[in-house]
Amino acid sequence: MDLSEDQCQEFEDRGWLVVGDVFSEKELDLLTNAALQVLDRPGPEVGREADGSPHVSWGMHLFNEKLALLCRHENLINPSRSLLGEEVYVHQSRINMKQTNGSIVAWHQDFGTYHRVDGIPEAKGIMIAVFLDDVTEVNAPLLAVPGSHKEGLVSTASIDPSSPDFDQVSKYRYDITDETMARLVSQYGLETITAPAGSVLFMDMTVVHGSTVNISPMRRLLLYVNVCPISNRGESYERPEYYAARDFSPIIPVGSDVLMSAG
Ligand SMILES: O=C(O)CCC(=O)C(=O)O
Repeated sequence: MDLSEDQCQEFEDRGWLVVGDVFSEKELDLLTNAALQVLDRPGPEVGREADGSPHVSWGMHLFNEKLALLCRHENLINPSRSLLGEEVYVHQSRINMKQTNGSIVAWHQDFGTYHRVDGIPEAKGIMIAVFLDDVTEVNAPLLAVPGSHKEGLVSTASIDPSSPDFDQVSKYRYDITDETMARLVSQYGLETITAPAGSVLFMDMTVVHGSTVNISPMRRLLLYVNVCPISNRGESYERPEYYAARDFSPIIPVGSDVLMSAG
């Protein structure tokens, strides 16, 4: 899959781009089954809601072969290489399941943690999201500040130890203050990112984003693959590998039929 000049320009101007119809229904079924299996793992790589149900799982590519293939899929990797102008490695992957009455995700930049905790030097990288469910205005879509990537790292952000999901989920997330959010939103606006299942979002990893509670009965399951240029690798190993890469070798993309053809 190649991006057009207009798509690249949209990514540069707004900070993200959504491409529809990337994965078929059969591929979505297969990825959904794989994601649900990984979310069922008992390990520390799974973050939970207050009632114990799984909400997020980091490092999905380390625990499931199909999800590992997804992280090398040419429809994710080739556009990322074009947008970044370099070969890429996967810094982090994760599954995020927003179920009814589950957690919020407070305002943050993925780069905020990758820089401060994992030692990634430059604000260069892409958060890719594969939509396994339809995401509409009603099932807690991602909310994002268009153009906020132009600010680079937002300095007024901190970890909130009183966050209800601190131990399992938010202990590494640098939440952006209400004052900074008010300034950013008055300057740039705020948008929802909605798209049908099978779509893929490419977002600059400095875009400020978050999501509210999902009070709808509709599940919202997304797979995230965060890639960085190979020249921009993490220099601190404070967190386990399921949060932050140890393998910085360039991803060699696999063909678009790989999910259906692999055993
Ligand atoms: O899927 C979401 O609502 C946000 C997930 C996210 O931003 C994160 O896990 O860092």
